[in-house]
This record gives sequence, C-alpha cells and structure tokens, in this order.
Amino acid sequence: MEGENGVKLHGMWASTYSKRVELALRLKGVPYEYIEEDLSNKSQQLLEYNPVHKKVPVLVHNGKPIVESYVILEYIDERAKVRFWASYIQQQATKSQPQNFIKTKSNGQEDVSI
Ligand SMILES: N[C@@H](CCC(=O)N[C@@H](CS)C(=O)NCC(=O)O)C(=O)O
Repeated sequence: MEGENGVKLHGMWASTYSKRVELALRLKGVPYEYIEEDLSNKSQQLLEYNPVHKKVPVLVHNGKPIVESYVILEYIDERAKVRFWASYIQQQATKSQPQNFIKTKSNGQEDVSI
C-alpha cells in the first residue's frame, strides 16, 4: 500500500489539469512525490483512488485521495492557510516568552504573569 505519510500526486506530463496542481504545490512550497501515470495502462492505485472517473490528477495526502483538479487546488490553498496561521501563532508565542512578563516588585520578589 502507498505510504500513509506525505503528499503524492498521480499525474500525467501532458495534462494541464495535473500541471495546475503541480504549480500550486510548488507555489505553496509543499514537498510531494510525483507519480507519472500511463493513461493507456492506468495504475491499480489510480483506479482505487479515483474509481468513478479514473482520471488524473489525484492528490494523496496521508493516504487520503482527493480528486478533481479544482477540489485539489482548494484543498492545497486551505492547507497553506492553516500552515500560515500555525506558523504566525508559533512566532507570536515565541515572542511572548514568560520572562517578558516577570516583574520585580518593590519588595524584591518576582511577580510572574503569563
Ligand atoms: N475534471 C477533471 C478532468 C481531469 C482529466 O480530464 N484528466 C485526463 C487527463 S488531462 C485523464 O485523466 N484522462 C484519462 C481518461 O479519460 O481515461 C479535473 O479537473 O481533474
């Protein structure tokens, strides 16, 4: 079975649908493994991941397949937003280390507010 982790793209070199997904992954800086499909002899994985249309592109994220290029683009965009805010919150949390909130009282004791 295909690995559960990471991002894999089943595509075909001449497919503009595949190309737009590849472009989005690159623009967002998402590392991925590319699997070239022979559309005259489709892989078993492609048929399992996209049993209705049996078409590329198929994005597989942590073992979960996503089909239809526009759906995939939306998914990539949403994930990028989540990663942006997670990183922003992490940066803000790092700036607000507890030592920034330690005040020395007049009696010499430290008052910590987090
Ligand atoms: N609506 C689909 C279209 C995908 C599509 O037409 N893919 C073609 C390659 S460009 C394909 O896999 N064709 C194989 C077939 O029809 O058997 C999308 O946006 O992802």
